[in-house]
Amino acid sequence: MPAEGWNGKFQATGNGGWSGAVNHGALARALALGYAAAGTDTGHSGGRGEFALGHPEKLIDFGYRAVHEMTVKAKAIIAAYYGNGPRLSYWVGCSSGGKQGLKEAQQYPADYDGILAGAPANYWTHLMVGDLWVSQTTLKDPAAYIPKEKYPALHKAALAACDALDGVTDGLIENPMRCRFDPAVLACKDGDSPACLTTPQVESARKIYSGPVNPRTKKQIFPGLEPGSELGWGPLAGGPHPFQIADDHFKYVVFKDPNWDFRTLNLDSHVALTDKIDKGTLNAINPDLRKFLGRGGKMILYHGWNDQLIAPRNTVNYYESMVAKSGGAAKVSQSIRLFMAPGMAHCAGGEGPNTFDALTALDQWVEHGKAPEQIIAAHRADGKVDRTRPWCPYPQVAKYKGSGSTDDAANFVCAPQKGR
Ligand SMILES: [Ca+2]
Repeated sequence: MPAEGWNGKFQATGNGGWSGAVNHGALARALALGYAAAGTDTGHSGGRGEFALGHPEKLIDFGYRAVHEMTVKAKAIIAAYYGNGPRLSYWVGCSSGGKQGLKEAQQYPADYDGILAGAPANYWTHLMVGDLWVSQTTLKDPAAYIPKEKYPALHKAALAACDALDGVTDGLIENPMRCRFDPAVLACKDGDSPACLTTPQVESARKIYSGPVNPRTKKQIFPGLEPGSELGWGPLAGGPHPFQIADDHFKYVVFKDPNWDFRTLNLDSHVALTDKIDKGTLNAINPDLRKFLGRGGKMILYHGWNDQLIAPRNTVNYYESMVAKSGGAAKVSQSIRLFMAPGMAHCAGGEGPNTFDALTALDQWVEHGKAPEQIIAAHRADGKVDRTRPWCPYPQVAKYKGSGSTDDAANFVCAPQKGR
Protein backbone atom coordinates (compact mmCIF):
# COMPACT_ATOMS: atom_id res chain seq x y z
CA MET A 1 0.00 0.00 0.00
CA PRO A 2 1.45 3.40 -0.93
CA ALA A 3 2.04 5.43 2.24
CA GLU A 4 1.45 8.57 0.17
CA GLY A 5 -0.27 9.25 -3.10
CA TRP A 6 -2.70 6.32 -3.04
CA ASN A 7 -4.96 6.58 -6.09
CA GLY A 8 -7.85 5.13 -4.08
CA LYS A 9 -7.85 1.91 -6.08
CA PHE A 10 -6.86 -1.70 -5.51
CA GLN A 11 -5.04 -3.87 -8.04
CA ALA A 12 -4.72 -7.61 -7.61
CA THR A 13 -2.00 -9.46 -9.51
CA GLY A 14 -2.31 -12.94 -10.97
CA ASN A 15 -0.01 -15.93 -11.25
CA GLY A 16 1.47 -18.12 -13.96
CA GLY A 17 1.56 -21.88 -14.45
CA TRP A 18 1.10 -23.75 -11.19
CA SER A 19 1.39 -20.41 -9.47
CA GLY A 20 3.32 -21.05 -6.25
CA ALA A 21 4.82 -17.57 -5.90
CA VAL A 22 3.77 -13.98 -5.37
CA ASN A 23 4.55 -11.91 -8.45
CA HIS A 24 6.63 -9.16 -6.81
CA GLY A 25 7.40 -7.44 -10.11
CA ALA A 26 3.70 -7.02 -10.80
CA LEU A 27 3.15 -5.71 -7.26
CA ALA A 28 5.93 -3.15 -7.73
CA ARG A 29 4.45 -1.96 -11.04
CA ALA A 30 1.02 -1.54 -9.45
CA LEU A 31 2.50 0.36 -6.48
CA ALA A 32 4.43 2.66 -8.80
CA LEU A 33 1.12 3.65 -10.40
CA GLY A 34 -0.37 4.50 -7.00
CA TYR A 35 -2.44 1.36 -6.49
CA ALA A 36 -2.72 -0.63 -3.31
CA ALA A 37 -1.72 -4.08 -4.55
CA ALA A 38 -1.95 -7.71 -3.52
CA GLY A 39 -0.76 -11.09 -4.71
CA THR A 40 -0.97 -14.65 -3.46
CA ASP A 41 1.10 -17.81 -3.81
CA THR A 42 -2.29 -19.61 -3.98
CA GLY A 43 -1.35 -21.73 -0.97
CA HIS A 44 1.76 -23.58 -2.08
CA SER A 45 5.35 -22.93 -3.09
CA GLY A 46 7.01 -23.63 -6.39
CA GLY A 47 5.99 -24.05 -9.97
CA ARG A 48 5.28 -27.77 -10.00
CA GLY A 49 2.00 -29.64 -9.56
CA GLU A 50 3.29 -32.06 -6.90
CA PHE A 51 1.63 -30.03 -4.15
CA ALA A 52 -1.73 -31.41 -5.25
CA LEU A 53 -0.81 -35.00 -4.46
CA GLY A 54 -2.84 -36.02 -1.40
CA HIS A 55 -3.95 -32.40 -0.82
CA PRO A 56 -7.36 -31.82 -2.38
CA GLU A 57 -7.86 -28.68 -0.27
CA LYS A 58 -4.67 -27.16 -1.68
CA LEU A 59 -5.99 -27.84 -5.14
CA ILE A 60 -9.14 -25.89 -4.30
CA ASP A 61 -6.93 -23.06 -2.98
CA PHE A 62 -5.06 -23.04 -6.28
CA GLY A 63 -8.27 -23.32 -8.28
CA TYR A 64 -10.13 -20.32 -6.85
CA ARG A 65 -10.22 -20.05 -3.04
CA ALA A 66 -6.84 -18.36 -2.49
CA VAL A 67 -7.61 -15.56 -4.92
CA HIS A 68 -11.05 -14.88 -3.47
CA GLU A 69 -9.79 -14.95 0.12
CA MET A 70 -6.90 -12.68 -0.83
CA THR A 71 -9.36 -10.25 -2.39
CA VAL A 72 -11.64 -10.09 0.63
CA LYS A 73 -8.74 -9.72 3.07
CA ALA A 74 -6.87 -7.20 0.92
CA LYS A 75 -9.91 -4.94 0.78
CA ALA A 76 -10.30 -5.19 4.58
CA ILE A 77 -6.62 -4.39 5.18
CA ILE A 78 -6.82 -1.43 2.79
CA ALA A 79 -9.88 -0.14 4.64
CA ALA A 80 -8.15 -0.54 8.01
CA TYR A 81 -5.02 1.27 6.82
CA TYR A 82 -6.55 4.20 4.93
CA GLY A 83 -9.81 4.51 6.83
CA ASN A 84 -11.79 3.58 3.72
CA GLY A 85 -11.76 0.73 1.27
CA PRO A 86 -10.78 1.03 -2.40
CA ARG A 87 -13.22 2.96 -4.62
CA LEU A 88 -12.39 0.56 -7.46
CA SER A 89 -10.79 -2.87 -7.64
CA TYR A 90 -9.00 -4.36 -10.65
CA TRP A 91 -7.74 -7.81 -11.46
CA VAL A 92 -4.64 -8.04 -13.69
CA GLY A 93 -3.30 -11.39 -14.84
CA CYS A 94 -2.21 -13.51 -17.78
CA SER A 95 -2.15 -17.27 -18.41
CA SER A 96 -3.11 -18.82 -15.06
CA GLY A 97 -3.71 -15.20 -14.06
CA GLY A 98 -6.15 -14.82 -16.94
CA LYS A 99 -7.99 -17.89 -15.76
CA GLN A 100 -8.08 -16.51 -12.21
CA GLY A 101 -9.67 -13.31 -13.53
CA LEU A 102 -12.34 -15.24 -15.40
CA LYS A 103 -13.03 -17.42 -12.37
CA GLU A 104 -13.55 -14.32 -10.27
CA ALA A 105 -16.03 -12.88 -12.81
CA GLN A 106 -17.86 -16.21 -12.95
CA GLN A 107 -17.89 -17.16 -9.28
CA TYR A 108 -17.34 -13.97 -7.28
CA PRO A 109 -18.72 -11.25 -9.57
CA ALA A 110 -18.68 -8.62 -6.81
CA ASP A 111 -14.93 -8.88 -6.17
CA TYR A 112 -13.72 -6.74 -9.09
CA ASP A 113 -14.96 -3.71 -11.03
CA GLY A 114 -12.46 -4.30 -13.82
CA ILE A 115 -10.73 -7.45 -15.00
CA LEU A 116 -7.77 -7.66 -17.36
CA ALA A 117 -7.42 -11.30 -18.40
CA GLY A 118 -4.72 -12.33 -20.86
CA ALA A 119 -4.27 -15.69 -22.58
CA PRO A 120 -6.50 -17.39 -20.02
CA ALA A 121 -5.75 -21.00 -19.09
CA ASN A 122 -9.45 -21.22 -18.33
CA TYR A 123 -10.32 -24.53 -19.97
CA TRP A 124 -7.61 -26.05 -17.80
CA THR A 125 -8.45 -29.74 -18.16
CA HIS A 126 -8.68 -29.61 -21.95
CA LEU A 127 -5.71 -27.28 -22.23
CA MET A 128 -3.63 -29.88 -20.41
CA VAL A 129 -4.80 -32.49 -22.92
CA GLY A 130 -4.08 -30.15 -25.83
CA ASP A 131 -0.56 -29.38 -24.66
CA LEU A 132 0.28 -32.97 -23.82
CA TRP A 133 -1.13 -34.10 -27.12
CA VAL A 134 1.40 -31.92 -28.94
CA SER A 135 4.16 -33.53 -26.87
CA GLN A 136 2.73 -36.96 -27.62
CA THR A 137 2.57 -36.15 -31.34
CA THR A 138 6.27 -35.37 -31.66
CA LEU A 139 7.87 -37.38 -28.85
CA LYS A 140 6.15 -40.75 -28.96
CA ASP A 141 7.63 -41.89 -32.26
CA PRO A 142 11.12 -40.59 -33.16
CA ALA A 143 10.19 -40.45 -36.85
CA ALA A 144 7.41 -37.98 -36.03
CA TYR A 145 9.76 -35.59 -34.22
CA ILE A 146 10.23 -32.22 -35.95
CA PRO A 147 13.77 -30.95 -35.29
CA LYS A 148 13.81 -27.32 -34.14
CA GLU A 149 16.05 -26.49 -37.11
CA LYS A 150 12.98 -27.01 -39.28
CA TYR A 151 10.74 -24.50 -37.48
CA PRO A 152 11.98 -21.51 -39.54
CA ALA A 153 11.18 -23.23 -42.85
CA LEU A 154 7.72 -24.17 -41.56
CA HIS A 155 7.17 -20.62 -40.31
CA LYS A 156 8.23 -19.18 -43.66
CA ALA A 157 5.86 -21.50 -45.51
CA ALA A 158 2.95 -20.56 -43.22
CA LEU A 159 3.61 -16.88 -43.83
CA ALA A 160 3.90 -17.46 -47.57
CA ALA A 161 0.43 -19.01 -47.47
CA CYS A 162 -1.30 -16.50 -45.20
CA ASP A 163 0.62 -13.29 -44.47
CA ALA A 164 -0.78 -11.38 -47.46
CA LEU A 165 -4.43 -12.37 -46.79
CA ASP A 166 -4.82 -9.25 -44.64
CA GLY A 167 -3.60 -6.95 -47.41
CA VAL A 168 -0.18 -6.25 -45.88
CA THR A 169 2.87 -8.48 -46.33
CA ASP A 170 4.55 -7.74 -43.03
CA GLY A 171 5.37 -11.10 -41.43
CA LEU A 172 2.12 -11.05 -39.45
CA ILE A 173 -1.09 -12.98 -39.99
CA GLU A 174 -3.80 -10.59 -38.81
CA ASN A 175 -6.45 -13.32 -38.59
CA PRO A 176 -5.10 -16.90 -38.64
CA MET A 177 -8.67 -18.24 -38.66
CA ARG A 178 -8.76 -17.29 -42.35
CA CYS A 179 -5.51 -19.13 -43.03
CA ARG A 180 -5.60 -22.45 -44.86
CA PHE A 181 -2.11 -23.86 -44.64
CA ASP A 182 -1.10 -27.44 -45.35
CA PRO A 183 2.48 -28.22 -44.24
CA ALA A 184 2.61 -30.80 -47.05
CA VAL A 185 3.92 -27.97 -49.25
CA LEU A 186 7.22 -28.56 -47.42
CA ALA A 187 7.33 -32.31 -48.09
CA CYS A 188 10.88 -33.49 -48.83
CA LYS A 189 11.52 -34.29 -52.48
CA ASP A 190 15.25 -34.96 -52.71
CA GLY A 191 16.08 -36.40 -49.29
CA ASP A 192 15.79 -34.90 -45.81
CA SER A 193 17.07 -31.39 -45.02
CA PRO A 194 16.22 -28.53 -42.61
CA ALA A 195 14.21 -26.96 -45.45
CA CYS A 196 11.72 -29.80 -45.77
CA LEU A 197 9.52 -32.18 -43.77
CA THR A 198 9.44 -35.95 -43.99
CA THR A 199 6.04 -37.62 -44.36
CA PRO A 200 5.62 -38.32 -40.60
CA GLN A 201 6.78 -34.77 -39.83
CA VAL A 202 4.13 -33.36 -42.18
CA GLU A 203 1.59 -35.42 -40.27
CA SER A 204 2.90 -34.08 -36.92
CA ALA A 205 2.66 -30.48 -38.10
CA ARG A 206 -0.90 -31.08 -39.30
CA LYS A 207 -1.80 -32.48 -35.87
CA ILE A 208 -0.26 -29.51 -34.06
CA TYR A 209 -2.33 -27.09 -36.16
CA SER A 210 -5.52 -29.09 -35.90
CA GLY A 211 -5.50 -29.85 -32.15
CA PRO A 212 -6.73 -33.03 -30.45
CA VAL A 213 -10.03 -34.60 -31.43
CA ASN A 214 -11.88 -37.33 -29.54
CA PRO A 215 -11.41 -40.43 -31.74
CA ARG A 216 -14.85 -41.80 -30.84
CA THR A 217 -17.10 -38.72 -30.92
CA LYS A 218 -14.90 -36.72 -33.35
CA LYS A 219 -15.43 -33.74 -31.08
CA GLN A 220 -12.64 -31.16 -30.87
CA ILE A 221 -11.07 -31.37 -27.40
CA PHE A 222 -8.94 -28.26 -27.67
CA PRO A 223 -7.90 -26.07 -30.60
CA GLY A 224 -4.49 -26.39 -32.22
CA LEU A 225 -1.69 -23.85 -32.38
CA GLU A 226 -2.07 -21.30 -35.19
CA PRO A 227 -0.11 -20.85 -38.41
CA GLY A 228 2.52 -18.26 -37.55
CA SER A 229 3.38 -19.73 -34.14
CA GLU A 230 5.98 -22.25 -35.43
CA LEU A 231 9.08 -20.54 -34.05
CA GLY A 232 7.67 -21.08 -30.54
CA TRP A 233 6.89 -24.78 -30.80
CA GLY A 234 9.89 -25.83 -28.69
CA PRO A 235 8.26 -26.00 -25.23
CA LEU A 236 5.40 -28.30 -26.30
CA ALA A 237 6.91 -30.18 -29.24
CA GLY A 238 10.69 -29.90 -28.91
CA GLY A 239 11.28 -32.41 -26.12
CA PRO A 240 13.07 -34.25 -24.76
CA HIS A 241 10.41 -34.16 -22.04
CA PRO A 242 6.67 -33.51 -22.38
CA PHE A 243 5.39 -30.07 -21.38
CA GLN A 244 5.78 -30.13 -17.62
CA ILE A 245 2.71 -28.19 -16.48
CA ALA A 246 0.45 -30.59 -18.38
CA ASP A 247 2.46 -33.67 -17.45
CA ASP A 248 2.19 -32.66 -13.77
CA HIS A 249 -1.57 -32.24 -14.10
CA PHE A 250 -2.05 -35.83 -15.18
CA LYS A 251 0.58 -37.20 -12.80
CA TYR A 252 -0.48 -35.42 -9.62
CA VAL A 253 -4.09 -34.33 -10.10
CA VAL A 254 -5.62 -37.01 -12.32
CA PHE A 255 -3.72 -40.28 -11.81
CA LYS A 256 -1.94 -39.47 -8.53
CA ASP A 257 1.04 -41.39 -9.87
CA PRO A 258 4.41 -39.64 -10.37
CA ASN A 259 5.40 -42.44 -12.76
CA TRP A 260 2.47 -41.95 -15.12
CA ASP A 261 3.68 -41.95 -18.75
CA PHE A 262 2.35 -39.20 -21.04
CA ARG A 263 2.58 -41.55 -24.02
CA THR A 264 -0.41 -43.41 -22.59
CA LEU A 265 -2.72 -40.36 -22.65
CA ASN A 266 -6.06 -41.49 -24.05
CA LEU A 267 -8.06 -38.85 -25.88
CA ASP A 268 -11.39 -40.34 -24.88
CA SER A 269 -11.38 -41.95 -21.42
CA HIS A 270 -8.67 -39.76 -19.87
CA VAL A 271 -10.33 -36.56 -21.01
CA ALA A 272 -13.58 -37.72 -19.46
CA LEU A 273 -11.68 -38.65 -16.29
CA THR A 274 -9.98 -35.28 -15.82
CA ASP A 275 -13.27 -33.47 -16.45
CA LYS A 276 -15.04 -35.70 -13.93
CA ILE A 277 -12.40 -35.14 -11.26
CA ASP A 278 -12.30 -31.40 -11.80
CA LYS A 279 -15.90 -30.49 -10.97
CA GLY A 280 -15.17 -26.82 -11.66
CA THR A 281 -12.08 -26.64 -9.45
CA LEU A 282 -9.48 -25.77 -12.06
CA ASN A 283 -11.73 -24.98 -15.01
CA ALA A 284 -13.19 -21.51 -15.41
CA ILE A 285 -15.49 -22.06 -18.37
CA ASN A 286 -18.89 -20.89 -17.11
CA PRO A 287 -20.15 -18.65 -19.96
CA ASP A 288 -22.72 -16.89 -17.78
CA LEU A 289 -21.25 -13.53 -16.75
CA ARG A 290 -24.59 -11.81 -16.34
CA LYS A 291 -24.02 -11.08 -12.66
CA PHE A 292 -20.66 -9.47 -13.42
CA LEU A 293 -22.25 -7.47 -16.25
CA GLY A 294 -25.23 -6.55 -14.07
CA ARG A 295 -22.92 -4.96 -11.52
CA GLY A 296 -21.36 -2.80 -14.25
CA GLY A 297 -18.12 -4.81 -14.36
CA LYS A 298 -15.78 -4.28 -17.30
CA MET A 299 -13.41 -6.84 -18.74
CA ILE A 300 -10.64 -6.73 -21.31
CA LEU A 301 -9.53 -10.09 -22.66
CA TYR A 302 -6.48 -10.44 -24.89
CA HIS A 303 -4.62 -13.33 -26.48
CA GLY A 304 -1.62 -13.51 -28.82
CA TRP A 305 -2.33 -15.34 -32.07
CA ASN A 306 1.19 -16.81 -31.94
CA ASP A 307 0.70 -18.18 -28.42
CA GLN A 308 2.88 -21.28 -28.21
CA LEU A 309 1.50 -22.65 -24.91
CA ILE A 310 -2.26 -21.97 -24.91
CA ALA A 311 -4.04 -22.31 -28.24
CA PRO A 312 -5.55 -18.83 -28.75
CA ARG A 313 -8.72 -20.05 -30.45
CA ASN A 314 -9.83 -21.34 -27.05
CA THR A 315 -10.24 -17.73 -25.93
CA VAL A 316 -12.27 -16.97 -29.06
CA ASN A 317 -14.42 -20.01 -28.27
CA TYR A 318 -14.94 -18.93 -24.66
CA TYR A 319 -15.74 -15.38 -25.76
CA GLU A 320 -18.33 -16.65 -28.25
CA SER A 321 -19.93 -18.93 -25.66
CA MET A 322 -19.98 -16.12 -23.13
CA VAL A 323 -21.55 -13.69 -25.62
CA ALA A 324 -24.26 -16.23 -26.46
CA LYS A 325 -25.05 -16.86 -22.79
CA SER A 326 -24.67 -13.33 -21.47
CA GLY A 327 -26.91 -11.26 -23.71
CA GLY A 328 -25.53 -11.12 -27.25
CA ALA A 329 -22.65 -9.29 -28.90
CA ALA A 330 -24.07 -5.75 -28.86
CA LYS A 331 -24.91 -5.88 -25.16
CA VAL A 332 -21.77 -7.70 -24.07
CA SER A 333 -19.49 -5.31 -25.98
CA GLN A 334 -20.63 -2.57 -23.61
CA SER A 335 -18.78 -4.42 -20.86
CA ILE A 336 -16.44 -7.08 -22.24
CA ARG A 337 -14.09 -6.89 -25.24
CA LEU A 338 -11.62 -9.39 -26.61
CA PHE A 339 -8.44 -8.25 -28.37
CA MET A 340 -6.55 -10.82 -30.44
CA ALA A 341 -2.90 -9.87 -30.97
CA PRO A 342 -1.34 -10.83 -34.32
CA GLY A 343 2.15 -12.27 -33.99
CA MET A 344 2.24 -12.06 -30.19
CA ALA A 345 3.44 -15.10 -28.24
CA HIS A 346 2.21 -16.28 -24.82
CA CYS A 347 1.26 -13.14 -22.85
CA ALA A 348 4.16 -11.17 -24.38
CA GLY A 349 7.01 -11.43 -26.85
CA GLY A 350 6.95 -12.63 -30.42
CA GLU A 351 7.30 -11.04 -33.84
CA GLY A 352 4.11 -9.00 -33.56
CA PRO A 353 3.52 -5.86 -31.50
CA ASN A 354 3.57 -7.09 -27.91
CA THR A 355 3.99 -4.17 -25.53
CA PHE A 356 0.75 -2.49 -24.61
CA ASP A 357 -1.06 -0.70 -21.81
CA ALA A 358 -4.36 -2.49 -21.42
CA LEU A 359 -4.56 -1.50 -17.73
CA THR A 360 -5.00 2.17 -18.66
CA ALA A 361 -7.62 1.14 -21.23
CA LEU A 362 -9.47 -0.82 -18.52
CA ASP A 363 -9.17 2.03 -16.02
CA GLN A 364 -10.56 4.51 -18.57
CA TRP A 365 -13.46 2.19 -19.22
CA VAL A 366 -14.30 1.52 -15.57
CA GLU A 367 -13.70 5.00 -14.21
CA HIS A 368 -14.74 7.19 -17.15
CA GLY A 369 -17.00 4.95 -19.21
CA LYS A 370 -14.64 5.21 -22.20
CA ALA A 371 -14.80 1.83 -23.94
CA PRO A 372 -11.62 0.74 -25.73
CA GLU A 373 -12.17 1.04 -29.51
CA GLN A 374 -8.61 -0.22 -30.04
CA ILE A 375 -5.44 -0.84 -28.04
CA ILE A 376 -2.20 0.38 -29.58
CA ALA A 377 0.57 -2.20 -29.26
CA ALA A 378 4.24 -1.70 -30.07
CA HIS A 379 7.04 -3.98 -31.18
CA ARG A 380 10.58 -3.21 -30.08
CA ALA A 381 13.91 -4.23 -31.52
CA ASP A 382 17.23 -3.22 -29.93
CA GLY A 383 15.29 -1.21 -27.37
CA LYS A 384 13.55 0.93 -29.98
CA VAL A 385 9.95 0.81 -31.23
CA ASP A 386 10.04 -0.37 -34.84
CA ARG A 387 6.33 -0.97 -35.36
CA THR A 388 2.98 0.00 -33.84
CA ARG A 389 -0.37 -1.51 -34.71
CA PRO A 390 -3.86 -1.38 -33.25
CA TRP A 391 -5.34 -4.44 -31.59
CA CYS A 392 -9.02 -4.50 -32.46
CA PRO A 393 -12.04 -5.66 -30.49
CA TYR A 394 -12.97 -9.10 -31.81
CA PRO A 395 -14.40 -9.83 -34.33
CA GLN A 396 -12.95 -6.66 -35.87
CA VAL A 397 -9.48 -6.75 -37.43
CA ALA A 398 -6.89 -4.07 -38.22
CA LYS A 399 -7.16 -2.88 -41.83
CA TYR A 400 -4.47 -0.89 -43.63
CA LYS A 401 -5.85 2.42 -44.91
CA GLY A 402 -3.76 2.09 -48.07
CA SER A 403 -1.20 4.84 -47.61
CA GLY A 404 1.60 5.66 -45.18
CA SER A 405 3.93 3.34 -43.28
CA THR A 406 2.57 -0.10 -42.41
CA ASP A 407 4.68 0.15 -39.23
CA ASP A 408 2.54 3.03 -37.93
CA ALA A 409 -0.72 2.27 -36.13
CA ALA A 410 -2.16 5.57 -37.40
CA ASN A 411 -2.44 4.04 -40.87
CA PHE A 412 -4.78 1.26 -39.74
CA VAL A 413 -8.43 1.17 -38.75
CA CYS A 414 -10.39 -1.46 -36.86
CA ALA A 415 -13.05 -2.85 -39.16
CA PRO A 416 -15.22 -5.96 -39.51
CA GLN A 417 -13.60 -8.94 -41.19
CA LYS A 418 -15.08 -9.56 -44.61
CA GLY A 419 -15.21 -13.18 -45.63
CA ARG A 420 -13.79 -16.09 -43.72
CA1 LIG B 1 0.11 -9.66 -42.98
